[in-house]
Amino acid sequence: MIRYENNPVLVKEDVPFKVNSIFNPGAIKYNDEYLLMCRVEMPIGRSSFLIARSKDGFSFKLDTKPILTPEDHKDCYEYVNWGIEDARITSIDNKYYLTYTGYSKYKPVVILAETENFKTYKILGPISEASNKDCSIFPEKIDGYYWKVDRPEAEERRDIWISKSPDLIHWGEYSVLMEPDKGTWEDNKIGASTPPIKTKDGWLMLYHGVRGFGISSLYKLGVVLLDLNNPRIVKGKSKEPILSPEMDYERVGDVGNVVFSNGWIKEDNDDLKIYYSGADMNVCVAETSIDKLVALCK
Ligand code: BMA
Repeated sequence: MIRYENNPVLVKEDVPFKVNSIFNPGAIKYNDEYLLMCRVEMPIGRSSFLIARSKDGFSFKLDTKPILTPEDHKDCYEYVNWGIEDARITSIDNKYYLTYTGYSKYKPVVILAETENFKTYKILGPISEASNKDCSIFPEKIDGYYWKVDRPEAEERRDIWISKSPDLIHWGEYSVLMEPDKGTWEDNKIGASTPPIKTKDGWLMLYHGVRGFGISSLYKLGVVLLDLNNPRIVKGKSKEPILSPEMDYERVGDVGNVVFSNGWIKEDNDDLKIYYSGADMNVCVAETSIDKLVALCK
């Protein structure tokens, strides 16, 4: 991965109202524009979503006010009233589905919303129980079903699970997809980062891995390749992290030593723009290609 030389591309000073931070954007191409669904943490410490748009993927213009807030969640407000966080965007049949974390006294739950225009949203409600987050939906049906991955917290376990659904609302046939590799950079926990992208070799997906060091936790990114016809099969994954916190803007912030991604965009030539955040404070870009990531997994 090659970091963009002018990272970060968005910082809190770019936001036209008072925020604590802007970070962890979902990403999609919409109407020939790069669209980022950014998390803005308000001064009181609760997050909403703010859209940023760009013609080239590097230079972004922010909306003047949030497009989705906890208060918009009329039917499930009690599960999001501490904030909405870390949207993943999947396009299926001309609709855009957002999966994100709803945060409340009940701990994180996965919320699903849909939009056709990034102006009006239909909130479909929680699609998990507490505690669950890091949910990505596959961009097409496989074997007649929708598929998702997510990351429930069960006692001390933090594994990525996979499940399927006839309608995106009712989910079942859960199984464990990936477990943290003990004694490595992903020792403590893993979670899905980006929605999977279809390649001729399989479904390609970024994930994050976390290891505790002293009083700090290091968040790094890895990549995994899943079988095209049966996404429960891991065909391979990167041996080493593909992005680790190294730059000052990844080392220093509200949560230092973090690179975290929940959005990427594939260009027509199979180049990839990976949107990520350093230290829970900003929005950055790094570039790579499908071929390079598939080769690492193989
Ligand atoms: C995860 C999520 C992310 C955050 C990351 C690092 O658990 O809460 O929103 O970026 O931790 O702090």
